[in-house]
Amino acid sequence: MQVPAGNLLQNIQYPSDLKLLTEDQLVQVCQELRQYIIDVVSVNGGHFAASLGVVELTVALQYVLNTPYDQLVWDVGHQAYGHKILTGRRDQFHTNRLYKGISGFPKRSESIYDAFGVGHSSTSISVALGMAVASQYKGETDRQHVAVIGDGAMTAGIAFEALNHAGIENSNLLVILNDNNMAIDPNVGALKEYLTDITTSKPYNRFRDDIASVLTKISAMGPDAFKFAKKIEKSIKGTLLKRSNFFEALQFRYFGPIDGHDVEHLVKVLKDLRDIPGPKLLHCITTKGKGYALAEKDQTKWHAPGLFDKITGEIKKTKYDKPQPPKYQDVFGHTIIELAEQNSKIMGITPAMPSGCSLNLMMKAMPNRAFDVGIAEQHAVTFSAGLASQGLIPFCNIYSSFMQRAYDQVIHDVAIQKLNVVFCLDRAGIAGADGPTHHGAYDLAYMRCIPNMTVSAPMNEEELRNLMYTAQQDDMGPFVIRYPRGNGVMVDWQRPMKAIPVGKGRKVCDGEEIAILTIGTIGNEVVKATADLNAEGYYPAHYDLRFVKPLDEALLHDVFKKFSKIITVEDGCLEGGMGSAVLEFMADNKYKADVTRLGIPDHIIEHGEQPELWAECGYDAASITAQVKNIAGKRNAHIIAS
Ligand SMILES: Cc1ncc(C[n+]2csc(CCOP(=O)(O)OP(=O)(O)O)c2C)c(N)n1
Repeated sequence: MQVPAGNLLQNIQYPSDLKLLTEDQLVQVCQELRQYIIDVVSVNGGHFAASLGVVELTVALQYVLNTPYDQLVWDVGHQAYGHKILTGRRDQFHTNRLYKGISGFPKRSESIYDAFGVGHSSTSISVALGMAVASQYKGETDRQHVAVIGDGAMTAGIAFEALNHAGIENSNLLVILNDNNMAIDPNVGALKEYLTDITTSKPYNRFRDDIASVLTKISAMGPDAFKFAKKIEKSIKGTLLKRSNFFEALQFRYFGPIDGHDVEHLVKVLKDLRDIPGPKLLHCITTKGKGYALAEKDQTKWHAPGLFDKITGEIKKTKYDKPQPPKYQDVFGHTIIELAEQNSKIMGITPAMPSGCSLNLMMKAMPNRAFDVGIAEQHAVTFSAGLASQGLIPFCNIYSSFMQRAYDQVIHDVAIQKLNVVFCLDRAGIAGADGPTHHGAYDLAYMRCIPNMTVSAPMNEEELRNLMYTAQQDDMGPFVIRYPRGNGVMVDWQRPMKAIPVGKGRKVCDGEEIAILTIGTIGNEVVKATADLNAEGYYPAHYDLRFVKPLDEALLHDVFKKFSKIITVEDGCLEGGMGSAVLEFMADNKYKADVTRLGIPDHIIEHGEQPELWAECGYDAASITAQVKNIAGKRNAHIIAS
């Protein structure tokens, strides 16, 4: 739904239009931009509080920089709605994150103003540094390179690696630290404490304020006195910060902290910084959710609230008469507590997604046994390995696509040493509106090639609980359990748990002509398809493999002996996934069969609702039904012809 823009905003299509305004009109532009984001996101959904927090920064940056020649890199990109609206996409913004609509993140193929594609956090400093070094090499000395990174994203290893490198490059790089003290949940770690310290009470700040008041007094005495005092400030600041400022120690010039909501001051500071060469960091203090009171108050809830009534703030939830199946993340969250109550070795680890994966429940119930380690997937895995090396059983919960960050740690620190780490991969398979950066497409393929790994996926809530129960037993070695975003299929899911023999699949239903093999919750699409097919006289058998490693070879021997038409279905990439494993088994055992593999094809799948994307990839219930009919039909035609 299109919504009207305010008086100034309606005349801004591109940054060139913004630049026609006077500096004192920018406050109104910010108000209108903020209102526009509220109006559209309330009826359309998406990330919310982060974009509200950077409205002034966005306006000031587009006002001062010469984008797209100057390169502006947003970290994560969930806060870039204002950027999109000011850079030619206001009219499409109502399609944000919808199937075939614009992406919820900056994307190079979408706009020349999106300097770099993002979605995963903490890449911006490396990227902007690479751009700055490229410009230097090409002799483009007038070009600006700006990374806007949140204090949450700053906790990741790659951000530190980039700062470390940038400090010696002397290229034209400005890092803007958007410090709102929050990640999705409250930010964690020593860096956060440090930032709070310099923002509030440490000597640098006292010095800054003292000097500011002295300067004001001296400046009243005349321009020469003012100049003299400024000179002293500069030299004292240099000495003081060298000793006490983390960023200056890394050879950045540190500026701030400044109020990130004062757009006119931001414009002034950004203009000044434009002329200062070398690596610089501007520390901006902002409020996540700024301008929408409820979001300022409960910033985690309003990170991505879904649809809401912008007047009352009521978040719209579908109301049901009957109890509904839970989210898989909540099954994990409750079950880990249940298991940990019985098994004192269990620990819980999340890299910055406590609410997203529901480990927040355990963090509350057992604070000494559950850890949010910051946006630090690599560390989360190796920290878990350390715990496991001491006989504990860590459940390391990482979204499937973010686990890609920690692949070496999985192999080097866990698998080679056969440590008991349970990897719970949430948001596995097609993730939905967040799109390609967030689809958990590759985990089955990248995990099943690692020796010592057990790789499993439950078809429903009960199976998830049983797999978690199985994995926490002693000497299980590294154990992957992957499950999707969204709700399960069982209302009475809190059943007693029991161990599942590792590598054992199960028959969901008997059948004839065709066998369908599935892994994980996508098996429920086959259950739907089978119901329709049965009504039309087709009776495929359905097997849920449960494990892609080790494979249930006994089950597969039975299947290949009985069926010559086989369909594999997985909510994961076709290359190297479960279907590939079945083909390997077939080749190794010299079976011959007509195998059709359904899954995520070898190209990037964009954003949309999960069912829309399953349909696009050809493995929703309707597509499976069509496949079965097609394959069975072909066979009948063949029999008739012969
Ligand atoms: C590698 C990776 N891990 C986790 C996430 C999920 N995530 C998205 S935004 C976010 C918080 C970012 O915090 P911050 O950088 O401070 O930005 P803010 O939302 O506070 O503006 C997290 C953890 C991600 N995008 N990428």
